[in-house]
Amino acid sequence: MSIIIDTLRESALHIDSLLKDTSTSYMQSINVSGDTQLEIDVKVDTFLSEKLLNIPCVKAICSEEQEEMLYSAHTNAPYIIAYDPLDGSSLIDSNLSIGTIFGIYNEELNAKNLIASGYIIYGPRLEMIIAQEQALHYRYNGSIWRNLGALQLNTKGKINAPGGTQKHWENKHKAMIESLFAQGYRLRYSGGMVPDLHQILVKGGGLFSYPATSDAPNGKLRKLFEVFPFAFVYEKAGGFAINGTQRILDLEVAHLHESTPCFFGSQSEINLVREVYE
Ligand code: AFP
Repeated sequence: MSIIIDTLRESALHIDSLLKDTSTSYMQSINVSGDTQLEIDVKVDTFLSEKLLNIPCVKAICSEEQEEMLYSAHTNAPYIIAYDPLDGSSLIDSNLSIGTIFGIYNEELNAKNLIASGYIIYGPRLEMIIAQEQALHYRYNGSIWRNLGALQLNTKGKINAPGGTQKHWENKHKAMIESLFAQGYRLRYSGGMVPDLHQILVKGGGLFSYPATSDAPNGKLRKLFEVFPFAFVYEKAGGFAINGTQRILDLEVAHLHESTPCFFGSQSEINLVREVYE
């Protein structure tokens, strides 16, 4: 496992430098989720897939940018890595933070088999969260990765990060979001899952929601590449992740690119979501 984490740490430095100097123009291609691909999406995906497939304990990988799972030459190896190479890449032109999300699965691609997860965040600082027993927070200082300690959510926060197009929200969802603002929660939403969820973690609590909407009944965010890895991080930080009624890490996966509505937060906010959605 440590060789996977070391490879991701080294890759973070390379991707961070690519971001400074690669075109963000659109290509002709779209990925399997229907997003138009940027040149940088493809470049980072190619780089990461080559690195990860070379690791002796990795049996297979699957990327948000690719339709099928890719198998390595190590057929008896235990681990499968699912990753989103560059989540939020449409924000690069606005120079907002973006990230790489990863989940490490033992033998099968199933939430119950997730044994570690995390993300890299490319912002004014280069940071990485690695969740195993705890959600550990690392920052690169120009020569080494410093361990800043474990992230821990309070039972109640102050941030409200509501995703999705408002005109497509259900009325009960709209009412819930408004009730949080009425209680004094503040809007903090960049449109990048990594910085938006990271902000709630480092500020100690709040709610990030990406609900079912009339144009996307299963939400937008993908289980294997985005939602399961973040659910694992949030639970290790003392938080919660549900789809409205069920714990995210109890959900099954029907296909590689399946999406789900999702709510991440601290105890108080997730209790509210349960009241509204149950
Ligand atoms: P891009 O990778 O196309 O920028 O999408 C980012 C993302 O998948 C995720 O990072 C955000 O949380 C979510 O989309 C934002 O979606 P909305 O703009 O619909 O709120």
